[in-house]
Amino acid sequence: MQNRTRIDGKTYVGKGFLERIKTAAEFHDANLLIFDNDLRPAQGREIEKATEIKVIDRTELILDIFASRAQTKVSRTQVELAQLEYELPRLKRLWDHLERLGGGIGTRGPGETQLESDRRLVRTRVKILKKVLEGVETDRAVQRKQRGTMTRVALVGYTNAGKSTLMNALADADVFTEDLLFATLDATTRRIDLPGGHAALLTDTVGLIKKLPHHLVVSFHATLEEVAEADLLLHVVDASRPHCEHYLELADTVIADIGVTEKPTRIVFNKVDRVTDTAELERLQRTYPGALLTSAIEGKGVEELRNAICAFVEGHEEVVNVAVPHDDGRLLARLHERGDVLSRDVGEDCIDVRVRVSKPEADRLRKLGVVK
Ligand SMILES: Nc1nc2c(ncn2[C@@H]2O[C@H](COP(=O)(O)OP(=O)(O)OP(=O)(O)O)[C@@H](O)[C@H]2O)c(=O)[nH]1
Ligand SMILES: [Mg+2]
Repeated sequence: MQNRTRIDGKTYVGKGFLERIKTAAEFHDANLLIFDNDLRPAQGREIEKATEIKVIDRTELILDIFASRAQTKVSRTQVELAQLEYELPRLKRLWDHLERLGGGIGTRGPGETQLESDRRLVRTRVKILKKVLEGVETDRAVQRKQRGTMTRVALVGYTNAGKSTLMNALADADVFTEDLLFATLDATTRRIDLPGGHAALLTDTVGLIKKLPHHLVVSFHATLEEVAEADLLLHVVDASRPHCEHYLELADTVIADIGVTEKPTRIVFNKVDRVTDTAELERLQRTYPGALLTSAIEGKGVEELRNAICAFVEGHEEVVNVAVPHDDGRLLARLHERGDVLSRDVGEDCIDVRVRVSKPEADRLRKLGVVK
């Protein structure tokens, strides 16, 4: 780490510090330098020149990890788009740089043509990938519509907190979990059954990280949209990490960054089996009175979590009596599709249907003037 009032335009860090990096790298026999911030392409090159070691920056590292994790066609497309979009301005900068260097006669050499065609290739590919992803988003929107008005719950939180493991515990699902950063790159949704005949849709989402590269936010729009559209967020925190509240705040910042604010949220401190200091657990419970303590691996607290989701769903739903005219098959179909029909009485004027629906759907039905 270096404290500087200004970033060095040429090498990011200062000259003396660069020397120290070089010495340390030699001492440790390092063959790769990773900068925890974004470097301009020219800066990366200058550092490589000075140290004679390959340099990558934070975004490149994250994109690289994402690329190695991407399993499905969708996530591979998302990662490739993010990588290309990260490269495009870098190609451009390289190009501007050469243009300034050359200027005038002799600059229209083969190198320039190469850059231009590179840029065009990247742009064309970006366009194709965006089209593919647009299709995915449309499909997802349709899927979401088909899910009706069931309450949606999303597991969110810093990467490696145990979101997927909790998903598996709650939904009896089989989502890939691993002691890795970004084990999950695709949002998975499962129906979970709750006490009292209730049910909800639970979504597992991609892990968050501080300083999330902007291109990832754009590319992972479909995944992040699940967070935006959820009725309830379960914010999972790895309680076994030192200063775990720090990760809570970091993830909150990222969630706010993607435009999600004031969403009903329950904090879930997970991996409590690894916390040996009971005083620490008591302190967390005191500081965050509504928080739940779980161990997804041992199944501890999972039933309490299920009950908490159930309590939310109950508060989120309403039972209404709807008068359906005999000839209104569409309304009847809608009630079956979006709600849980509890009883049906065929009367003389209409069919009396008692149905459990979400509060927003109840309001919509009231507007239609069919609620008794
Ligand atoms: N000891 C312990 N380990 C856990 C617990 N929950 C999850 N883990 C482990 O923590 C690691 C990460 O779990 P995941 O469920 O993949 O975490 P995630 O939040 O989905 O991670 P990303 O998808 O990368 O964001 C895995 O090795 C899990 O086995 C727990 O309650 N206790
Ligand atoms: Mg996961």
